[in-house]
Amino acid sequence: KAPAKSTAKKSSAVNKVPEIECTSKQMQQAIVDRLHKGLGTDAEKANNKAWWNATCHAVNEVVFDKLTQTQQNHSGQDTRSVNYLSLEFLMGRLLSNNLHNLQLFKVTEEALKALGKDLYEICDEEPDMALGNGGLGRLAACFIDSLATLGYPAIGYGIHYEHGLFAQSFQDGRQIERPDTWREYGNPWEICRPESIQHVPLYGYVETVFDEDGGSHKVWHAGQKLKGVPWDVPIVGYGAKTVNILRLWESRADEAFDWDVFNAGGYVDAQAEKSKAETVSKVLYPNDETPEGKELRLVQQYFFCACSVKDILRRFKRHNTDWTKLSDKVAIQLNDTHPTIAIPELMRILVDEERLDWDFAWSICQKVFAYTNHTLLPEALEKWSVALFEKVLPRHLEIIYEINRQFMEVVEAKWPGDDSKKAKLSIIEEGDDRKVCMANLCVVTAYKVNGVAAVHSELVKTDLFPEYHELFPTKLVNVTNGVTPRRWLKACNPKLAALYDDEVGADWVVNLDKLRGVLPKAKDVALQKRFMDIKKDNKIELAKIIKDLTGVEVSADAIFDIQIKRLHEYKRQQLNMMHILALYKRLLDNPDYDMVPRVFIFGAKAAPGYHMAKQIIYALNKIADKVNNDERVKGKLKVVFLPNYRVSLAEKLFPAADISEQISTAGLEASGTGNMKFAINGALTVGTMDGANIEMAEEIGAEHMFIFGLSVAEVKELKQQGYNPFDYYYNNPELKSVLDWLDTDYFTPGHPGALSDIKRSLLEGGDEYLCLADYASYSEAHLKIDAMYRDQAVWAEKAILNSGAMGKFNSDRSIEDYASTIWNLTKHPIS
Ligand code: GL2
Repeated sequence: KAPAKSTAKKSSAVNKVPEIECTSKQMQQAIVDRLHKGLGTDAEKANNKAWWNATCHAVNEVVFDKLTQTQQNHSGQDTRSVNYLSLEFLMGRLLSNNLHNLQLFKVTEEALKALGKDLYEICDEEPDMALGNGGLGRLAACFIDSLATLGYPAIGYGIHYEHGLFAQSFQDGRQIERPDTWREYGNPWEICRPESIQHVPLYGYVETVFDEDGGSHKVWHAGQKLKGVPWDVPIVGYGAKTVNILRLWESRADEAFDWDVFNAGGYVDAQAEKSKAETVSKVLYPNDETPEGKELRLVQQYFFCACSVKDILRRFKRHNTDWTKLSDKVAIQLNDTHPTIAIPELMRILVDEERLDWDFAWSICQKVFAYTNHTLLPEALEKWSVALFEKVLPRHLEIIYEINRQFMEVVEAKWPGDDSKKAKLSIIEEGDDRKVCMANLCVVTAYKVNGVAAVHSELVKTDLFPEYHELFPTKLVNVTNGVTPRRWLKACNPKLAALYDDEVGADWVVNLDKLRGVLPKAKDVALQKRFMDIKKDNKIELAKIIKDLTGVEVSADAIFDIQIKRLHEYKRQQLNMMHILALYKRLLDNPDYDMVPRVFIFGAKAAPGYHMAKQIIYALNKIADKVNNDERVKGKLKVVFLPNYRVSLAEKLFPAADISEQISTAGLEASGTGNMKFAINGALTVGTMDGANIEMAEEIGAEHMFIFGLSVAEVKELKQQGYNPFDYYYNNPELKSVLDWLDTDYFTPGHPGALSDIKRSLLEGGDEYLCLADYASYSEAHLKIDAMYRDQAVWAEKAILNSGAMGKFNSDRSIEDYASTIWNLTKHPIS
């Protein structure tokens, strides 16, 4: 059956991309110059870190020039821009990507070779910019790449965390967290902009000041002030027609304020004030999908929103005095609820400082903000205690109250006398500990609210915000996620990229739909051979990395079956684990059990406070120890858990995967983006009908994937009926024996029961994520994988059909969707 036709709109990226003129000789000269004049060293003395630094600085000469041109262009035309506010930007490394986007990769590779250096090794020197947790942060990074590539005026606003996501290692199988020190020795990609510093008030009290005309206004007397120092990271679009910026705010103590403290209380207090101020941008909260209910987190959110809103208004005021124009010039996208506080902050500035009438200010806000929802998990919908708000942001609380008061009148008009509707929709949740519901504030204010995959956006309408949907029928929309093909194919899988250059033309990089050109040739033996040879090469490379990182030897002839993502029970690494245990048991029960050798590869960080997630890591490491050292399995089964999963490691994993594990409980993974990166690189998906898997199945054809498990509707039905995991436990002997195994000390010699709590949560705990219900069908899907892999021609055909059909899942398409349906944005590439 022919794969489904793409429903994706054609990307309107500029197809012909002009080369930047630079010869290898010139690049050599530039790098050597930077070694001498920038770093005060020379080719003899320089280590690889210095070569990396010098190369980055050489590249920056082009980047900054293009940045200046872009800024002059945007400022000269006073362009409308989108301002992407996100607490997370998971950028990874920039050198290789920037070189590809500038189309200087080959030239630089040659230049360094002539200087006796290997560009790939030099790129490996770069620490990851891990200023995010997972999918949400990486999506923001893909989006700013696409915005620049497509020539849209855009700026990313975030926090300049001193420590990004923690570095992970294992000790006796357990996760150990260490601080990530990505910029300990500086970061060549960023520029400090002291000329754009902002000041941020906090705490204190609100005074009502009566005006001469009989009116009044509010004045917020802050109890503390922070200074926000901007660091700009240039974002190079492919072809360098636009270089936008990512502006990251670093917090410092406000000197003027410190001086007062110094005079009043003495040096020690002033110092304490200084270090307290600096803690605001010190760490990224390593909590994925659960809010860290700490004061510091709220301060972090306000700090970066206040700096960003002021910066946006500063830019607006350079060319405008008429506030009605603000919504013509500015769109602010709230990436999840984390930046919601930008809404009352803009209201505060417009009403209290600019002295605009409330209704006018509110009408502006409602035209400026749009909000993306990234999850339905109830624990991830941020709610802040009113008491905390009152302490940290007293004026904002008043503003939120007034927004809510007026909104409750709208609800009353729609559902007269219905208090339950009011309770549900109110921005303030009543109770002993009253809360501010940030998602409600977003939906009430934003002119558009989007989910991140079709099924997710439907669930946002039907399950999460049904009443809001009734009230605002055109507000809730969908924009399916995508990933940048520059990083996730061209840069990370150069051999496959070269194959596509030959097969469909090099402009697939800016028009991923072009990969469809290989679909009719999926049965072509020569193409299959080239495709599979590339996969094998990538697996051999990954095998070396696995050996380096874990000491485990794996064969590139085995099926590489990979699950890489944050560790969370809803993502069900434990389901994968149960199946591994079943295979192990089958091999022990029957040493001749016929299976294609399989290497199960994991990469995942667990939030430090998430006990069960850490237990699953521990269990997988313990199982890996046992399996990998058990000669009885005859090398047919290997399990590896790679430490410190991050963007740069992901770049080595996606190209080497045969199987992509996307096995969340249906209805819980909003979209997923790893699923897309795997498929683009030719892996076959074993997955549930969840998130973007569903749309992938539409594009690829479900028959070319290994779909298993309960659907969203079936999950709901089963839960409604009353789900009992023991039914499955007692009815499936293999499942029972696997779970019982966890109670023994087989994997943790001398410590029986060390893994029992995983079993307990799956049985007595009620198995919230339905692992047992989906187990049999998951196990069956794996038998199909095993059978299919034996026919390499069929496998190759499927791999090509998967990769070639992924055009829709490119972040250029996502951005075009945002630009047309939400932002109303026009392209302004530099000529
Ligand atoms: C997430 C979702 O869980 C994930 O499914 C989605 O792909 C990304 C990007 O939209 O957003 N939500 C979230 O809070 N994190 C995600 O990865 N951390």
